[in-house]
Parts: sequence; structure tokens; C-alpha cells
Amino acid sequence: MQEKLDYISLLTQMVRIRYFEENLYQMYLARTIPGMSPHLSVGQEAVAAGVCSVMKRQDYLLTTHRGHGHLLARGAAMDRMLAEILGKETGYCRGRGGSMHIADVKLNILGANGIVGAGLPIAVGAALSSKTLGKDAVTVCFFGDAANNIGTFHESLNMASVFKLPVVWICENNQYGLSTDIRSTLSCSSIAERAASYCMPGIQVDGNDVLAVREAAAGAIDSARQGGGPALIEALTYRWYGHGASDNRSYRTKEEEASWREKCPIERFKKKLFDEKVLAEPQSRAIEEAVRQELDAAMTFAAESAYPDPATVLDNIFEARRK
Ligand SMILES: Cc1ncc(C[n+]2csc(CCOP(=O)(O)OP(=O)(O)O)c2C)c(N)n1
Ligand SMILES: [Mg+2]
Repeated sequence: MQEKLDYISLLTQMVRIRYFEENLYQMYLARTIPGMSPHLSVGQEAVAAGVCSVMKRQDYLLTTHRGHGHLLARGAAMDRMLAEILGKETGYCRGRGGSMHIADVKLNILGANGIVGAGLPIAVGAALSSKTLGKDAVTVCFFGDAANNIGTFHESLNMASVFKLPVVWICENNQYGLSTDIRSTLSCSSIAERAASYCMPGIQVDGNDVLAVREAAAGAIDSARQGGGPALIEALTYRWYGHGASDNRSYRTKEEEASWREKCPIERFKKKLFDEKVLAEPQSRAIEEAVRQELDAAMTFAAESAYPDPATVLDNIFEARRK
């Protein structure tokens, strides 16, 4: 029974991420999103859902410019996320952060981050504080394949290993850093292999298989919680859309895109649940309908929310404070 509930919850989280981001894409096309085009993780939902499903309330999360899925799976509310993306006062950061900088300390979400590789040293700090204070909290840090060529990746993995910190590194290898194919920038055959340089386990997993991701994450998170130190998980996946919603994806072939769409993490998981009779069509449709309603309510909330008062524009700006 518990297993069935877990499966339904994993599916629901993936559907929430898919609907939320497909809706953002439509909003982008309708030009109703201010600022840069959003970075969508459609196709990568199993990584977010699988990893976050085995985190505990007290655990910390760091994510990237492509973080909507991680935030939703970690418990962020759709309405406040959408309000943030639209720059509204009711958003998680009072409309100041936008899509790439959503944080909520109450949920232990220490932030998405627009700077590639910037979450890793913050994760080291969070994990070092947990260890020093004797807190039962594991820090989970998501980053992309391109971030593994940034200096902070190497510095952070080394320091986490030296201090045996409770941190789990999740590299979402979606094959590309912007338009650069990761295979052309990797000196070894996998990102997981790099963990050996820092004497921690490196695990490569099918990132479109939500149960495989969950199993790998559960092992690494449990071990970190029990003092076993850090681990690196490389989840192989693919983003269906471009780097940002405006990217025309001219650097990859239609055949490659089609082959990954066939590995849709949601359809794959649904098929398994249908085959094992854990789920039937009406229940699947009910999940989708409930998510649709959640999204509609979030759209209304965000649209009806006010923009921040212009008089508060200098709030939280260090220069303004000093005067
Ligand atoms: C330090 C830094 N360098 C470059 C950029 C520009 N940039 C933004 S996203 C990105 C690619 C990131 O690729 P990856 O880490 O694989 O994540 P993905 O976008 O695939 O999720 C780059 C180069 C940046 N934001 N920060
Ligand atoms: Mg990438």
C-alpha cells in the first residue's frame, strides 16, 4: 500500500513539473513573462522527483538556473513560484529573484542560482554547518553537466571529501551546456568517474527512470546522513526544449531529439504502473486533472497579485542601506 502511494506521488510530482513548465513555455510564446526566457527542464522530471522524494524535511537544497522542477518537487507552491516568475510581491522573493533566483529558507531551499557552478560552494557551507552543529541534515546540490568543468566543482568536491561532509552532488547530465555537446568537453568517459579523484562514490544512473534515480539518491543520502561522507550521482537525461525557451536548438539533430522524447520519463513510469496494475486510466486522468486545477489556481493567484511598491525598489540593496 505504501509503495503504491509512493508511486502515485512520484508520478504526480513529475506531472506537476511537466504542466508547470509547459505552461511557462506557452506564456513565453504569448510574451507574458518578463525578463529572460525561462530555462525549462521538460524531459528531466524524473531526476527532480526521484531525488526530492527521499529528502527529509530538514535537508537543504541548492539548484541552478534550471531549477523549477527541483523546487516544486521539494515542496515549493506553484502559485508563489509563478508569482515570483512574474515579478509579483507575493512571489518567494517578493518578485526580486525571478525564475533563476527562487529561494525559501523556510523550506530549506537555499536557492536557485543563475551563475553556473555557484551552488556547489554554498552546499559545502551548508553541509559544513550541519556537521559542525551536529544537525541531522543532508545537503543536496543539483548542477548541470557543464558545471562539472567549472573550478567550483573541483574545489567543492575536494573540500566536501576532506571534511567528510553530508552532501550529495546530483549532476543532471542533459548532454549539453547551452549549445556545447558535453562529449566534446569531457576529459574522461563519464562525469561520475570524476568522483574517484575526490575519493567518493560516483554513480551513473538512468535519469529518465524515476525509480532508479530514487534508489541511487536514497543510498547516497542515507550514507551521508550516517556520516559516510559525500557522493556524486550523474543522472543521464535530456532537455526537450532549448537552453532557454527562445533557443532554436540548431546544434542538435531532430533524430536525437526524437529518440529522447521516446524515453519520456512520465510515459515510461505510467506504462510500468499500468502494466503492474498499480494505476488505471481513470486515476491517471484524475491526477492530471488535479494538477491542471492547481495550475489554474496558481495562474489566477499570480495574475491577481500586485507588483512590488516602487518605493521599495532599494530594499535589500547594500548601497542603499549604507546611506
Ligand atoms: C559562471 C558562468 N558562466 C557562464 C554562464 C552562462 N551560462 C548559463 S547556463 C550555461 C550552460 C549551463 O549548462 P549546464 O551546466 O549543463 O546546465 P543546463 O543548462 O544544461 O541545465 C552557461 C554557459 C553563467 N551563467 N555562469
Ligand atoms: Mg547541461
